[in-house]
Formats: sequence, C-alpha cells, structure tokens
Amino acid sequence: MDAPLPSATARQALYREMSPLNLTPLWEVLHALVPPQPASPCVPAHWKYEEVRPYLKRAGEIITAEEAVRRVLILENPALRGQSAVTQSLYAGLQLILPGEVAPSHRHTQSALRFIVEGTGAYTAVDGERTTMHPGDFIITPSWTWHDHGNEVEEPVVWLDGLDIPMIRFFDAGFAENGAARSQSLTRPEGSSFARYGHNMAPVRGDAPFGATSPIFSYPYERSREALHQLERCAPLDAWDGYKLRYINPLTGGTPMPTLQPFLQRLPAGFDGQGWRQTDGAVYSVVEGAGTATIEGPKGTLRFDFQARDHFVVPSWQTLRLQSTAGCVLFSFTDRPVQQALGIHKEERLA
Ligand code: GTQ
Repeated sequence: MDAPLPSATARQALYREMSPLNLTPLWEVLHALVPPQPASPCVPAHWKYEEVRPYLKRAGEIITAEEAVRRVLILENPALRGQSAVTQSLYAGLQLILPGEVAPSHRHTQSALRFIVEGTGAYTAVDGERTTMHPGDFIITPSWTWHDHGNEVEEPVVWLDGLDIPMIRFFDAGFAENGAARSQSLTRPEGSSFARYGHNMAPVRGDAPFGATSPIFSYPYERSREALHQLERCAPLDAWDGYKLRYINPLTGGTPMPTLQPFLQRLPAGFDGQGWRQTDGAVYSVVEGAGTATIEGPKGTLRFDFQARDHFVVPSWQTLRLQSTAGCVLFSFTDRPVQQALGIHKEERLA
C-alpha cells in the first residue's frame, strides 16, 4: 500500500489541530451546503385515517384535553423522527377533542391553521370570538392571539393542525403564555369577523385587526366547495392541478397567514394529472373522494392510494402526480409565502 500523500496527511493534521478552536474546512462540505438542486432529507409519507383513528381514540382514553393542553398526535416525517416536523419547515398533527372537553386558552408566536377532518360542532375561540367547526372548514389562529378549543356537542371532533413551529424554532423567535382562564371570555358574537370581511367587503375605517394575518378566522367549506364546483362548470381544467384555488387574506389578496399558504383543489372524475415539482413541500388532507398520489424523489417512486380523511406529505422538489377515478377534493398547505418573501420560490411543471 502506498503511503498517504503528504497533502492528505497535512490536511488531516490541520483539521485535527484546529478543531479545538471550532474551525472546520468549508471545502469538505461545500457541495452539500450549496447543492446543485434541493436535496430534502424529508421523505414522502402517507397516514391512512383508518390506521390513525384507533390511536387517536386510545389517546382519548388515556389523557384528557385539559391535561394534555392539546391532545394531538404529531404527523412526523419518517426521516425526521423526534423533531416534531412533517417537513423541515412545517408541523402537522391531528387534534382530538371529546364531548365536554376544553383545550385551555393560551397564545404563542407560532401561527396555526386548522382543517376540520371529522365531526361537527366543536368550537375554537380566537380573540374573543367563537367559530363552530364543520368538516372541511379552514380556520386560522393568528400569531399571538389567545385561543382555546371546546366541544359542547355529543361527538368527537378531529382536525388537522398545521403550524410554522419548525420555522419559528429555526429563528429562535418563539414565545408562549397560558391564559388566566380556561376559556377566554367572549367579546363578539360568532360570525362578526365574517360579516365584516367575508363578503368581498371591508369596514370603512380601522386597521387590519391581526396585522399580516387575515381578519377572517374561518373559511367555511360550504363556500369553498361551491367555488370549486362552479369552477368545474365554467373554467378550463388545469392539467397539473385540476381546479385549484388558494385561500386569501381579503384585505390584501395575498396569503391568509404570513408563513403558510393553504389551498383547496378538486380533481374531477377521471383526472389523470401531469407531474410537477415545487420548492415548497406540501401537506395534504383528503376532504372527499379518493385518488392516487405518485411521488418521484431521488430514492425512487412512491404511490399512495388515498381516501377521504387521509393525510400525506410531498417533500420539496419531488415530483407529484395526482390521479382520481371517481373525483376528489384535496386541502393542502405549504411554506410558500416565506419562500416568496425571500425570492427563492420555484415551481416546475413537467409536460
Ligand atoms: O392548538 O394551540 O398541534 O399550540 C401544536 C401546538 C396545536 C394549539 C398543536 C399548539 C396547538
């Protein structure tokens, strides 16, 4: 065997001897630090509701919402176990609230979205106003607003929590505090925000009540579903997305939340979509119907046959193709607003 080249030995000696000073050579890591294209450590994953539901039920038997504060099973990316993250920037979980329970009031800098998966009639209260939950409703908890959840009906209610927890952790910019009371006192009747901002109209005077976040807490499914059905009758079908709309902040036309962009899309019966990739990894919640998501990444191709109430995650820059024989409706959210603010968002639609 040849003796190591003097340069290799000299390099190893340099690395070893400078290491106590917390110095390390860039040239050994440059390629991974500045990759030629996104190389997410995340993998695609699919949570079938029929498989998750029994564990949610068991969680309901071993801990109360009160004790847990939030009784949530976190959807962890299989490649990021232990990090409470579904992608490097996004958090997702399924929250259960049983009849009679209250998830006590608190507030935090992290922004949350709720997408109702099962059950009708639980409420979330934000800043003195309650919103009743129905399957398919998209509900916002703006950063630093008091919020508590409760269930005064007879059935369990489950929703998808989408938060920017990993982003806020990355910036080391998170604050949180608990409310003095279990439930916040109500200062406005239900529907006040929607009356002011939910009809393509806005108050004549006054600022945006939640700054960069939408003044509407709840985007009822009844409305958004109707929009998609109308589109199906009158708009051309998009070969990649089917019929897809983004939720907006009515005061700006932009994203409803500074860190997250939610979407709703309908794939008509027989949809056989084309593939596309985007730098924002996406979390999907299947609202109605069934279909197939084919995700092609560096380690191969995965195929998820999804049904209503299933969830799946598509990592950054992996190619997604959607198909549906009978038709379906999909909710999804990504970190697109942050990438757009940084001028780095990129999308590629493959022919
Ligand atoms: O409902 O406030 O899934 O603070 C994680 C953190 C839900 C909530 C989560 C939270 C909440």
